[in-house]
Amino acid sequence: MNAQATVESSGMTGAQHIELVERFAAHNYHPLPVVVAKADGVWVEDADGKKYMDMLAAYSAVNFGHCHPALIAAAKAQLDDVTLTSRAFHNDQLGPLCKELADLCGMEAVLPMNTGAEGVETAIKTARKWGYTKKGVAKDQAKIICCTENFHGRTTTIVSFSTDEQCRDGFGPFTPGFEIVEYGNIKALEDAIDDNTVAFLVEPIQGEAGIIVPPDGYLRDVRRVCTERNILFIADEIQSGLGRTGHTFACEHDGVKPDIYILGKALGGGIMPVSAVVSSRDIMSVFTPGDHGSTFGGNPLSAAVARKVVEILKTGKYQDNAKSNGEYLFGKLNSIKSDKVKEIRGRGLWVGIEFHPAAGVARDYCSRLMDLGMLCKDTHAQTMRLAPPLCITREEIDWAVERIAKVIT
Ligand code: IF1
Repeated sequence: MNAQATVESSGMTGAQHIELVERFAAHNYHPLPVVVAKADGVWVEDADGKKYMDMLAAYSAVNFGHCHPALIAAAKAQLDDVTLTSRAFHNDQLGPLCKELADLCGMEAVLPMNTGAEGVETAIKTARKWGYTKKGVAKDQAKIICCTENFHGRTTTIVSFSTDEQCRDGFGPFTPGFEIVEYGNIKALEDAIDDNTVAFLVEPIQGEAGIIVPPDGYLRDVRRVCTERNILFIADEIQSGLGRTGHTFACEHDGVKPDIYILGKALGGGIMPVSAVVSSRDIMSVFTPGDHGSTFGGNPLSAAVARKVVEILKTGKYQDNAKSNGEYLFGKLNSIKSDKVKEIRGRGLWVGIEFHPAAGVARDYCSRLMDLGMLCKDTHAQTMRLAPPLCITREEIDWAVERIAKVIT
């Protein structure tokens, strides 16, 4: 390695860091101009020493707060034992994780992966193979129904069923076997199902679309229809799950359990990429050795962290905080009188603030909030999303709302 190439990052200013990214990184993002160097709980500190409140939590991957002591300790302890074996051998963290995670989900079997997209791809393969081996769908004819405005990741198969032109533009040809129905419209789902349909893949609340909450009872209807028509109800809880909405799973709001949970983001505690498909033994039995895999899926370091996440979730503490402090946050936000705001929506500690087009784009509000020390993110031009770590306190909510009020009134 050329000695010159290893820059001494600790002495660089934020602007110098941004310059490096501009010069050496692909420009596949347009980040806010803040360079995070330290993080703890809901607070981060940039390379120049300025503090910000993180109201995005890495799109709900940091549900338990940055550098949660117990999660960091679990990772540190495992680092001294073994970090990676591949699945060619067993390791002493995966069995306990699968049992503990299956129990949390009220399910029987787990297939561990790494990123959310890998989890979604695994669920797609599970549903297709279930269709061929258990439902009797003709070879290569399996169809999976998805929703308008869906977001399930960035692989070429996943963007094959995206309805967002930018997610697809330039990445064809696309994977066949997917149909789109209107989100929240149960009749559209019923009408789309035919003998080749094997599954319905849905976000219980749509994240990227702008924190779109479906009509009450929609997920109950989805459960009923999938059972009646013998298709798998696959809930993508990668962003909505693990406490964000005030429940362990967003599906609980309608009191339903899917056939397959896809989990990710916060499952890795904001430390490791950990995702998983969780289902019944009957459905998971479609996989036989050699069908599917991943170098890092189920590695002992990730499994050790994810086990601690499951242990934390079993206390219910973060779910309760998301529910009670989410209600508090919504109450405070709804009391702000602003003619710029078209709608405030969401559930638990997950909020979308949609602005009228005449009020300008959400990114401008995010930039002004950054200047006031609060970080959040826009989605699609008009919506600003708030998803703080679930450990946020009422005082911290007051601090955030004071700044939000300042920029939206
Ligand atoms: C980006 C969005 C959020 C997800 C759901 C699967 C995945 C995601 C419901 C894939 C990932 C991330 C990806 C990141 C930004 C962020 C995002 F804006 F893209 F859509 F959160 F809303 N299912 N969402 O939300 O998981 O492979 O990323 O681990 O791609 O820009 P992943």
